[in-house]
Amino acid sequence: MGAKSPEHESQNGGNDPSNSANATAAGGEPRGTHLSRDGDGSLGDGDSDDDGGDGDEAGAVTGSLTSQPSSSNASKKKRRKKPKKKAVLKQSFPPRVPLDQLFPSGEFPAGEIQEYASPIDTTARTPAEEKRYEARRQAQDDTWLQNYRKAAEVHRQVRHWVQETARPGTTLTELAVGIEDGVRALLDNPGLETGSALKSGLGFPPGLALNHCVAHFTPNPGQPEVVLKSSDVMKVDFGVHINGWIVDSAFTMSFDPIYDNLLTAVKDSTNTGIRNAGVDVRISDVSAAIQEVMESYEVEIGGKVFPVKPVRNITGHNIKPYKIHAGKSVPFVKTKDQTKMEEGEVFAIETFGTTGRGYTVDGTGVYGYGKDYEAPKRVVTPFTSAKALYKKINENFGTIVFNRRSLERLGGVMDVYPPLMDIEGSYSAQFEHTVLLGPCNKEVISRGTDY
Ligand SMILES: [Co+2]
Repeated sequence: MGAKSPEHESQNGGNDPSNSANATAAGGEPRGTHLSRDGDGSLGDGDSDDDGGDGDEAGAVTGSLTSQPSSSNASKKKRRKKPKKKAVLKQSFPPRVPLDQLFPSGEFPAGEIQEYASPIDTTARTPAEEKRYEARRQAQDDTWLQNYRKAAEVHRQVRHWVQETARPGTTLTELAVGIEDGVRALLDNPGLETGSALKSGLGFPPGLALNHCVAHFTPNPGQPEVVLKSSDVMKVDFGVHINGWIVDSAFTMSFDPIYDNLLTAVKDSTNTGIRNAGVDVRISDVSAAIQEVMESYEVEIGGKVFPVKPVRNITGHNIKPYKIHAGKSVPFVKTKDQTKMEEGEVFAIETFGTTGRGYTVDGTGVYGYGKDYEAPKRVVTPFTSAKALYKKINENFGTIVFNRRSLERLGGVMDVYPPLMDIEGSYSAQFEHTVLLGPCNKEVISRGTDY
């Protein structure tokens, strides 16, 4: 989920918790960081991701995720000669088998481990500090890290269903409901009891934004149904949380290869941001590297060549428990901000690229609501119904951003998140991963074989 950049906020009344960074529109200086695409890493899915007829990981298609329907024959032929003694539990399609059943050991697949560009200087720590630090790290290893990896595996398995399901003719409601049902089933938590959605669940409403709608669109009840067209470019952005720690990851799908270069540009930019992220790294350097890569691409659509532009008023962001945007912003354009990334922080590194003007305005409609992080425990209001609603929101969502559907599921002081629109007729793409900045290396926790 992208954060609106602060400069945008100031023009719009400000409802975003981000408070750092003063994004300026400077051009990126060449930094020689435009390496070839890094091929999307290894890892992650374990074999739990196989749901029969698999082997079609969308990554087989360059740039886009429009994999052809898999030939289930191919994978069936590969059946092992020796039947296994014990049936291995496989994920269903749509995914409904809780991950605890697929990984009974409680060990979940790691993300992609990346080394830091420059080694961390740990000599500055005193022995006592070092000891405390190690103890903290060990404690995290056991529960915090496994829970985070579990949430990431939920994300991979649910997005795999999206990639296999979304086709021209599919409705956005089918996809949104499928994402929500899949996430809740895999976490084994329907989230209906008071407070249960705070233990685990959706990190924010599933974003399904098409074409010049850059971000923050979700199908709402009562709105006209949106049906996918073969000419659409769809950003799929959803979050999975356990104890408030959110895996925030997004990808883009299209059904026409003319958009491949746009998708490749943005995927490359995001991977560049991830490669450049690190402890003590100045965020503006990450932004400059992203901008440099993004602006090196162009895309031809309908006989016209468009430069791919970074979207200037949305940013990546750090993540804290129950706070999807925890204060640090990672713009896609170079800034003068001196803020650095720090050890132990979690960052959602994402980029948006567009054939439009690279700047969004608020569209009509509502993507979601979020209780202001600074909001009081109770509001003083003479209206009993408002008090009851506020109590319900506190108990069920805390500061997690939710949507009308999730509120209505529970029988239904807010920040409103409108859709973010570039100019009509433009196309935009997004790729995003959640990255843990560990003491010795970083873990791209949401990495999969798809992106
Ligand atoms: Co995000």
